[in-house]
Amino acid sequence: MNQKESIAVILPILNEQEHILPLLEGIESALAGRDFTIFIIDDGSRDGTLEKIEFAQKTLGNRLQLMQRVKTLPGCQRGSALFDGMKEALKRTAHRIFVELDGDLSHRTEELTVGIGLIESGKGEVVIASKYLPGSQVVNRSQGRTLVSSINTGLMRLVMNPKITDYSNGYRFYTRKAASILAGYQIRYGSPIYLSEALGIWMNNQLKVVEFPSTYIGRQEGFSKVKPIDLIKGMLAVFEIGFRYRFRRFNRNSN
Ligand SMILES: Nc1nc2c(ncn2[C@@H]2O[C@H](COP(=O)(O)OP(=O)(O)OP(=O)(O)O)[C@@H](O)[C@H]2O)c(=O)[nH]1
Ligand SMILES: [Mg+2]
Repeated sequence: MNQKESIAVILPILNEQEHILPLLEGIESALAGRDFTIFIIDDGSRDGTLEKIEFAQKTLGNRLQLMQRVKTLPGCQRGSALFDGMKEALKRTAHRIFVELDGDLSHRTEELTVGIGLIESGKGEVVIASKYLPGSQVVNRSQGRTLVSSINTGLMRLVMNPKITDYSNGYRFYTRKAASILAGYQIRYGSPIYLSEALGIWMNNQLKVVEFPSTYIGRQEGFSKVKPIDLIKGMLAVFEIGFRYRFRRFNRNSN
């Protein structure tokens, strides 16, 4: 790959008015000198987030594209927001590298160049910022959330691939080829477990997956959109996804 590839950044957003502007500033400064487009997929924020996005559009112009969806399903729809954002980025741009991160400043924009560098150097086609490698850090996360995440990750490693340490972090980088492959599949989960489903599809397609140690900072402000029911459903989904991974049962779109 050439140096300084163009970047599509995909941000699932719901009520992040405290975080959205610092996040956009962080992304802009990390990607200075590059061609990039930020896609925000909003599911009906009502806390002033949309006004802040409108404000940011004044400087970012068409480098910031807002997709507004009407939520029809209960629970956290961050997975389907990521999938829709990725498909839209494929349609609207020719960007070579895709990046996904959360909108609550849990993922440090200083690490953007690390993940992008691993793709550009050809070390990985899918790069995961991991919370669980030597050198990784998890700051300000409740013991309960840490426990649930560790159990889920342990199960995922058991039923899928033990070499991957983090199946649930929403801080990811992948090539346009990886995006095109994923867009060709039927996705079953719109919830956060989508992240594991997507990874299963990539691994079944023999894409090179690598991880780097990352610092995850638990949400400082605002409310978590993850409900206990999401966590329970996530655990059941681990086995379902593991089954489809092992028996290569991910279904492609028919068209
Ligand atoms: N578009 C969209 N984005 C969502 C939805 N739910 C959450 N998000 C966003 O997805 C990202 C991750 O959600 P979080 O609520 O931070 O989930 P988490 O990191 O697993 O848990 P906490 O940080 O503890 O709340 C954030 O940017 C949210 O604003 C949703 O239903 N639709
Ligand atoms: Mg979060």
